Amino acid sequence: EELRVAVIGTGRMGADHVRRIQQVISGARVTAVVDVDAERAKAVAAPVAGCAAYSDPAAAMAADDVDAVLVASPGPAHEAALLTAFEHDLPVLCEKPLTPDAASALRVLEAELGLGRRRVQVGFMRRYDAEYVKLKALLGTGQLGRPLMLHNRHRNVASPPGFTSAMLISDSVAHETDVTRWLLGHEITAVTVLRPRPSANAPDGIQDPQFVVFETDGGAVVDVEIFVNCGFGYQVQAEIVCERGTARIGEGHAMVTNMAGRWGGTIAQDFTDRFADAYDRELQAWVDATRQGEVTGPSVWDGYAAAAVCEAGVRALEEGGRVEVELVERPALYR
Ligand code: NAD
Ligand code: ISE
Repeated sequence: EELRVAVIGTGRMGADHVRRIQQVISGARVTAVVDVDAERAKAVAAPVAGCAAYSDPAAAMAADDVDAVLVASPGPAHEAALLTAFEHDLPVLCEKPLTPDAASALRVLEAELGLGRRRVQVGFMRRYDAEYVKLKALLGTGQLGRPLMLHNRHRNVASPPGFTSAMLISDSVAHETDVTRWLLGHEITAVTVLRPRPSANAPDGIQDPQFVVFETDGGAVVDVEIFVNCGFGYQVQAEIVCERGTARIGEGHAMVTNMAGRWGGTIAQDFTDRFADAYDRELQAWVDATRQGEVTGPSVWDGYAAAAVCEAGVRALEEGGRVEVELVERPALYR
């Protein structure tokens, strides 16, 4: 039986996920799309056979022909969508961030604990990117020895309208919080944010770039350059430094050309390009697990930990200095 999916939020990510479910992956189809902008929902539903358009998420989740939910509305709307999905006992793929802050993430965690089983895969798609998967596998072999440092670069061409200084952390560095925890298997215990001179290309008043430092409970130090108006391309790079060696990913050297006395290649321009394969694998993994009655991938605990780290990061940005991350004890469900 094909999984019948409701996609909530039909903006950039939601519409792309509808395309992905209909045209790229197998085992699922979209039977409902929801957007508070009813016209947008209708436009996305129109070309999809048997897909209804809704403007109220709860109405879509109550429909008979919906087995699972993909939440792709903005972060502040995720908590309500998740709690409603739990009421209907629907499995969920929730785009990052799980929720925008630790308190709301904790409410979701407690609600899922109340169900007694995992229902949510969080959309940290980098865990499905071929290069990150390779890096994780290499670390797992132990050949490099223990990880000591992780350097990350995260660059976007330009920030979308309404993007704030805090969102460089809560929206963008959110990915590095997850990558750090997943690659190292450590929790992040403290965050410090340095503020380089803002680029003249950043919108007025936006602190861009930022240099973020994490400390971990395994004794590693992690840095993240986040630069969301770099102008030249979309780059996500990581270099791990271990006791016996280092490994680097995200250089984008899939093809190098030599021509007219120069060598080079192209740089992806946005995440839909750089992480296209990762999103495909992420969704296929969700559909496959869901059809088996299982939930795999990044959990609500991972979403909560990311939210807590980002909250500490935003405080470090705003107040200066080093801010410690406070986490509740990890429940057995997520061990
Ligand atoms: P967007 O603004 O393009 O689209 C959001 C859509 O949701 C809009 O159409 C809006 O009208 C609709 N909406 C707003 N409130 C709603 C509600 N309560 N119920 C239903 N629909 C509602 O945003 P986007 O860039 O598509 O981002 C959506 C989500 O995807 C966010 O959580 C974002 O962080 C995440 N995202 C993830 C990645 C990634 O790399 N994994 C990349 C971009 C965005
Ligand atoms: C966006 O929301 C994403 O999730 C992208 O992966 C990230 O690169 C970008 O900075 C965020 O705004």
